[in-house]
Amino acid sequence: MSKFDHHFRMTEADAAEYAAQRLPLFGGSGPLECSEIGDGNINYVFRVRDPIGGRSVIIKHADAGTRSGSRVLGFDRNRIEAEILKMEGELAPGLVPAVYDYDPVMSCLSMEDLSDHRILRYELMAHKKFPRLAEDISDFMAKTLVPTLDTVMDPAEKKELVKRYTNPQLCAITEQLVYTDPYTNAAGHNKVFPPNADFVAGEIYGDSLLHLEVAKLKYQFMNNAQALIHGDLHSGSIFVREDSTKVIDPEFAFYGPAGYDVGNVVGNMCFAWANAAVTMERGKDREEYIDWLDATIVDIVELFKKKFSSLFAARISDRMAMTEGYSSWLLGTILADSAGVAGVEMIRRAVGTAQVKDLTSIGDSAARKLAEQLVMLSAKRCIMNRESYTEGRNYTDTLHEVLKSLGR
Ligand code: SR1
Ligand code: MG
Repeated sequence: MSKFDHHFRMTEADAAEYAAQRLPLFGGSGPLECSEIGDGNINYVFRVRDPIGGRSVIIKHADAGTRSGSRVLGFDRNRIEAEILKMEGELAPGLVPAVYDYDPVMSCLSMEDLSDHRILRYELMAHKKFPRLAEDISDFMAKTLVPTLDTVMDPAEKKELVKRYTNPQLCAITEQLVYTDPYTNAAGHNKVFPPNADFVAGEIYGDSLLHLEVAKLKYQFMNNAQALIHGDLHSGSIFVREDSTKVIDPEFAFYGPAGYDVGNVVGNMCFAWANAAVTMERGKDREEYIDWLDATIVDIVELFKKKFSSLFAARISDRMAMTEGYSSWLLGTILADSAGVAGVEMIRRAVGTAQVKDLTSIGDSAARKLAEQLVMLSAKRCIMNRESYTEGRNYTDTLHEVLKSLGR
C-alpha cells in the first residue's frame, strides 16, 4: 500500500515524496526539493530536484477542479496531454519536452525540466529576439498537423484518434472563452479595461456582422475534425532558448481545424507587436525590434505554407486528394481559418477572462488603451477579410496600417 494509490491533491511535500517513490530518475536518492511553479488557471506544476545529484523533473498534476476553482474538468486532460506529448515528440523530435511517466491514478505527468528555457511571452515582452522561432514553430505545426490529416493517414486510424482525443470539457472552455463570451458578455465574466469600455461596446458587442463571422468560425471549430491540433498554442505554451524551442501544454488537443494552431501562434505574435509598438521609445531599438517581429510573423506563415505543401505532397495517401489543385485549395482554407482564429484569439485576450500580460502589464493607461485598440481593430480585419489573408505580410501590413489609423 502506498499513499499514492488513490488520487488526492498533492502539496509540495507530497510531490517530493511521490517523485522519490515513483520516478527511477532519482534512483532512491536522499530528500528531494520541490516547489510549485504553476501560474496557469487549470493545473498544479511541481519542479522536483535532487539537490545533490542535480537532476530535476516537472510534475504536472491535475485535480478534478481547476486551480482557479472556476470549473470541474475531470482528469482526462492529463491523459490526453501525456499521450499527445509523446506523439508530438515522435512527429516533431526535439520540439517538445521528453515524457518520463504518466500516472492515471494520481493524474501526474512527469516530464523533462525546461528550466534552461524561458516562456516566449515574457521574453517577447522583454523585447528579446529568437532567431530559431519561426523555423521551429513552423516545423512543429507542419510536422504535427500534416501527418494527422485523413488524406494522409489511414482514414480508419484517424477516426480512432478522433474518438481517443475527443475532449469535450476543454473544447467547451474554448467555445465559451474564445468564441462566445467576448462578443456577448452573457456570462458577465469579461474584463474590459475601463478606458476601452465604449470602444468595446461599439466595436465588439455592437457589431452584428462581426458576430456572424465569429459564429461561422465557432461552427468550424466545433465541426471541422481536420487534424490533431495542439489546441492552445499561445506564447505561454512555447518555451525558448536562443538555440531551442519547445512546445508544452497540449491538454486542449483534439481533432479540430489546423488553422486553430497557426492562428493562435500568429495572434500571440501580434500581442508582442502591440506591446513593443506602444512601450518602446521611438528610435533604432524599436524600429529593429518591430522589423524582427514583422520578419518573424511573415516567416512563420510563409515557412508553414512551404513545409505544409512539401510534407503533404510527400505523405498524401488519398487518391482523390492527389488531384491537381487540391493541396493549394486545402492550404487556402487553412490559411483563411488561421486568420479568423488569429482574430478571435486577439479579441478574447483583450476583452475576455483569460487576458495576456503583453497587454495587461502596460502601465501607462493611454498606451494600454492604444495597444488594445490596435489588437482589436487588427483582429476584426483578420476575421472579416480572412479569405484574403494568404500571406504573412497581410498580418504585418494590417498592424502597421491600423497603428497609423490610430494616429501613431
Ligand atoms: C479556464 S482556462 C483559460 C485559458 O487558459 C488556457 O491556456 C486556455 O487558453 C484557456 O482558454
Ligand atoms: Mg495551458
